[in-house]
Amino acid sequence: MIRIDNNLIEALKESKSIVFFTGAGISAESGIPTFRGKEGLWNKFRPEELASFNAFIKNPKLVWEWYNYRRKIVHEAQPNPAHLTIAEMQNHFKDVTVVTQNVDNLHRRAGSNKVFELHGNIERNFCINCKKFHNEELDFSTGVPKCECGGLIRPDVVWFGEYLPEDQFLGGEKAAIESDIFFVVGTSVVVYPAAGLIYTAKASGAIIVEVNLEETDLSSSANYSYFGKAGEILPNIFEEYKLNTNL
Ligand code: BV8
Ligand code: ZN
Repeated sequence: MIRIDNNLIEALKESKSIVFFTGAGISAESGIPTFRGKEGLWNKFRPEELASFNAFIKNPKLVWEWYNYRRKIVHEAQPNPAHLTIAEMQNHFKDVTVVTQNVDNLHRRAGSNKVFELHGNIERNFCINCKKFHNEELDFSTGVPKCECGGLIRPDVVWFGEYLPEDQFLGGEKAAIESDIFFVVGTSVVVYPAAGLIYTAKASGAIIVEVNLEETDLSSSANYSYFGKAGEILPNIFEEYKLNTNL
């Protein structure tokens, strides 16, 4: 059990709105590989070779193989204690918002109901030509699924060089500005403009609490950094809070 700072517990008691900004690390204990770790998804291929529109147009079959491989892992994954603690905290705090870079839908499956998905959702697909959503079982018999209009169907995730969905980014930005505690959980803080929301929260006076296995660029400016597994640290923080408020 790591020691949780008393001041953080006091801040939680006063908090009006809490944001959990999450990355691939929060889903690692659910068995979903991260991007940049040792076993990272991007060790074999560089991200630009897979997670970009040009990569998709150049080799849609390869990109679909990668997403189908990840989709299978996501379908078999379960939310872990980190996702579940965030969902449970909704019942004890006025306003809990999740702003996630993840596309795995695990926060919603854990029960979080205020979630902004900055980088889309691997469970959804749309046609690049007519933009029609295709969330039915896709037909890969001809190699790559096609829309009735003839257009290629793609996963509804944000690729490099693509704009983030405006409603999701603005929702995340509003939550960051209004937050008084901003948790940053399981992210290497390298992808923008998503990571910029951390500094938006900081500039708005939020307390920044980092939870990661190791130091990141954020560690020197976070108010608190807890190094270890999110699936252990978040439940630990919530337990300490409940002990201190005899919940
Ligand atoms: C854009 C979806 C034009 C697809 C992804 C400045 C401003 C704007 C853009 C840029 C900029 N600088 C550079 C750019 C370009 C680029 C970018 O940021 N590149 C980086 C790599 C340098 N950004 C873009 O292209 C974005 N769009 O720029 O459009 C524009 C321009 C100006 C203004 C607006 C728009 C689009 C970026 C989105 C790309 N899509 N994914 C898919 O998933 O296939 S990115 C991908 O990285 C995922 O979404 C992922 O969530 C995200 C971040 O990675 P992390 O989640 O942090 O995961 P990572 O593996 O890196 O780290 C895991 C961490 O967890 C580690 O720290 C590890 O220690 C920790 N961990 C592991 N296990 C645990 C743990 N922690 C706790 N417990 C554990 N058990
Ligand atoms: Zn179409």
